[in-house]
Amino acid sequence: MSFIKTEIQGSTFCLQITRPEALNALNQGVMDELRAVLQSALQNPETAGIVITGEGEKAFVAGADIKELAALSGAEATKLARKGQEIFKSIENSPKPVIAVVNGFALGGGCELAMACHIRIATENARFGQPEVNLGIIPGYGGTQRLPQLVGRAKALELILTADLITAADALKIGLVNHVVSTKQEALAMAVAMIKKIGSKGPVAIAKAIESVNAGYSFEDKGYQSEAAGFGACADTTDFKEGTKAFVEKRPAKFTGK
Ligand code: CO8
Repeated sequence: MSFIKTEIQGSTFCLQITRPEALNALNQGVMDELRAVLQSALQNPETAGIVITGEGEKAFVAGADIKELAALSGAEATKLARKGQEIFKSIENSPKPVIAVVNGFALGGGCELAMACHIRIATENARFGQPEVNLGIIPGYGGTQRLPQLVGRAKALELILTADLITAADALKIGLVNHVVSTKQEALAMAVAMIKKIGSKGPVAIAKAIESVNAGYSFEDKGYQSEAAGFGACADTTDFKEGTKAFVEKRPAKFTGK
């Protein structure tokens, strides 16, 4: 594994995304490894639950890899959005609890990864947001579906349309995270203790509880399909080329609506 470090702590399988030079951004290599590691962790009978975090203190995950996205055609972008949606759905539908320990930036695909987990524990320096419109695109890994489920449609639309980043304290206020603690070490300890507690219950009951809570939400594919198609349509625009180029050049984008 090049991008993911794993560690077993008692009954907890800890998975750390490790691409610090790009603030742990999700390129396709990370996504492929994430899928493989999740599958093997879930198949391990010793695993009671999984913790997902990002290496270092600065970022959980700063989004999909913008430099990789920049080269995609609309059709490729839709296909990769669908692939990412499936990986994140496998987290959401995991019969064992998955907890995100959000240390620093959780933006775009990073916020979407955290939202696919069952529980989120953030450090005080965590920042959340869906800043895709800054790049001329929309969320593509389920953010348009899960953010409204977690914080309500109005707040979700405000965050997606303004691209504003919010603090951990504000994320706690709107229900985007479960807990905020001072340090990453504290957050990891809380996550491991929670999984130990959950692991002491009946595994069938835990799996059925997750399945039943999920079943109460609309998991029709329509919203996800619309998101992936919309992401692809945006990737076909000149504004997307300008948005990603502006990011690389570290300047604000000039959009024309084309
Ligand atoms: N992708 C690629 N590289 C990144 C990313 C990213 N998302 N984020 C940061 N980096 C890189 C920077 O380019 C920089 O590299 P270099 O040193 O070579 O210039 C390095 O990480 C450090 O970043 P900064 O210098 O920018 O650090 P700052 O402290 O100044 O800023 C921020 C930190 C605010 C987090 C800033 O890096 C930022 O705004 N990052 C981008 C955030 C973003 O827009 N995320 C959304 C991306 S789009 C997305 O997630 C879509 C998901 C669905 C995809 C579906 C289809 C595939």
